[in-house]
Amino acid sequence: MDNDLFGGSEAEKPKAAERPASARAPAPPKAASKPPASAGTPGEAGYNASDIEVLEGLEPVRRRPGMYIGGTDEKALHHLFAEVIDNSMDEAVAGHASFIEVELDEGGFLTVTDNGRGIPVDPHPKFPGKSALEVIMTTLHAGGKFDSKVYETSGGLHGVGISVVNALSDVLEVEVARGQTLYRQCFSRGHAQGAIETLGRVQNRRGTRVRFHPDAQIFGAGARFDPARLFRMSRSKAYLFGGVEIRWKCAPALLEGRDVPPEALFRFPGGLKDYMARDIEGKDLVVDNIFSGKIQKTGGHGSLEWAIAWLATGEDGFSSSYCNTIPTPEGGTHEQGLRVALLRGLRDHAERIGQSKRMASVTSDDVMATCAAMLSVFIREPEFQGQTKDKLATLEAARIVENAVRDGFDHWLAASPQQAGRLIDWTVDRAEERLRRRLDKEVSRKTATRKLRLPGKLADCSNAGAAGSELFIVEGDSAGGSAKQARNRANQAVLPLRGKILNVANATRDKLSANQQLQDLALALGCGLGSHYRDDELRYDKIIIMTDADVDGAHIASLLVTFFWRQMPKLIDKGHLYLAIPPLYKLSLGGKTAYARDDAHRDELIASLFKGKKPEIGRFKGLGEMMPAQLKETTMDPKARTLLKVVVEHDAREETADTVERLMGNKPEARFLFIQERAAFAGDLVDI
Ligand code: 0RA
Repeated sequence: MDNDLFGGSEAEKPKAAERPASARAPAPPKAASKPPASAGTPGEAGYNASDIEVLEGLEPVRRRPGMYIGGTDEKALHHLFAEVIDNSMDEAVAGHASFIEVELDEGGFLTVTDNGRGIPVDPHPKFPGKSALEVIMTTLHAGGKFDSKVYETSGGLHGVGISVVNALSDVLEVEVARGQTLYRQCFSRGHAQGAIETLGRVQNRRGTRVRFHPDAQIFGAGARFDPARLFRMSRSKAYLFGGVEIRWKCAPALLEGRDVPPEALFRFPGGLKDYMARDIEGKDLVVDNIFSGKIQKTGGHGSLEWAIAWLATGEDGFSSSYCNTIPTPEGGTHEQGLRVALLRGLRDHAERIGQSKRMASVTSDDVMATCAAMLSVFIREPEFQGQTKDKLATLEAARIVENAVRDGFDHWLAASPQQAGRLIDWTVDRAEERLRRRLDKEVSRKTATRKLRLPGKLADCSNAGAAGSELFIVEGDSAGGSAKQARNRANQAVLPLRGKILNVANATRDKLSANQQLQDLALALGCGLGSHYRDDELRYDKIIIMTDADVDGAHIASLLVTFFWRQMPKLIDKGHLYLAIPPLYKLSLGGKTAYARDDAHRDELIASLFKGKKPEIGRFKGLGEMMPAQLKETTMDPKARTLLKVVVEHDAREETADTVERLMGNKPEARFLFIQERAAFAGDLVDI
């Protein structure tokens, strides 16, 4: 960070006069730590009033706390603690502090004490009359780690700064023991309550103590720290940095009924390995040993530690990663390095023992699938990204982690061929399982999208499979309405088509694919057209063309049959296509009712059923005129209806093709000839 409160990094910044004009725009809240650019020569406190407001004010934090701590809920409240302890952890990691004390008292005050160098208290050169401590506490992003030369490693860079905690506390007191002197300054809601005081001389004490109370105006009157959560957070810090001792204290009154001790001491020289061992206690592992390691670099930069176990109980794995003891739940470059190291290490080992083929489809997801992994890195000036700044972005971290873990992993695998073999078997199983799952998913997705893409006019049946289901293609919306009421919802679907459909025999492909009626039909069928036809994708067993018993109906039926013949001949071959035979006449006499398909049938019924007496004869003008119950009992109910199956005999294929071309094709003279040849039968036609 290029804050120059201590004058340390001024030389690295461009001179004010050279900065582009755009840099003079008022800074957004988050950028407020940038030195103001509008006035003054470098190194001089030449700020104008508006700059000071931007630079100094913590009002933006109180106005929009969510922007700084992600909200005002429980999580955000505990973020305040994280911010404070992270500052102390920085001192510890940098080797300046050896212990940190965390204490929650009955009044909800939280105190964090360390034995580090202490926040500087001398007068600040750029803010006459103010101590450095006051500037740090009341200035956005001047939370401490502004000068990388001061800190070896720093998580605080990531943090929003201790000033944010100050802004959101109704009471905050800082005590600093530095140079054998004890100082104190008090704040409320981001404002100093007076100048820094000197309390007196101290002998064996140095460091910083921050005591604060979250502001109820921000977090609500009922907001309280959760002792269990603070306990866990404190403990994990000690696991993450073996070189620190954390002392935990909590007012017993807050602990009733809770499984949290009032006092505890955390020191874990065994670090992450111990943490992992405790975490996975009692769980089945693929290999008994935890794979762990630790690299310690002088000065901290590049140090890292990891602990990995593979869970065998079919549980999902987890990875917790950290940078400078700060959790990085979104992962980032360090986790990436770990994944690469594990995958490549395992692959190379498989190759060495002649099993590389089996490992070919294994990905790092398979290796990590049931893996419990903890990774902690320490780097100077880490960069974070993502909305919540929870993801490590420093590229160098990937390389550092990959190299170190890879080295350790190679040794670990080579040291125990048996466990290496088990791990390879395990990950290969995971890869196979993943591939199986993907296949299943694809299948169900296909079904889902097909359902989604069904035409709106289709009243589909509720049965899932094609077996036993029927699609009625009906003529017109009114017939469609009757058919929908008459059907058996479970296995009968209805698709109404409006008017004459396109004659596919003399239409171009373009015209065909632009035709909405046929598009709808193809979608409903689900089986694809032409060479794309797949019988096993057909969504129905029987496709039933149900048109009025008149010339128009016959015409529509022949257009449809032509469509199927030309576009889906297999659908006909497999015996899926039928014609419904709705009645043309209703005959009734003395409570007796019968329906007749055509004139011949009518006459036959009069002779047989009505014994030659004259029944009342009604003629249906169309399906839409029939009552749903009538339609059901005459045409749709499998128990009563008659269906005509459309069949093309194998020997008759050519002749059929010929006839269809003549009757439906684009040569009117051929059609004319056909009609002429059959002029003798024209009487029948006229009668209908
Ligand atoms: C700024 C500069 C220095 C230390 C700190 C801040 C500091 C902040 C906190 C917050 C909690 N505990 C802390 N301890 C130290 C370095 C001062 C120097 O060089 O002596």
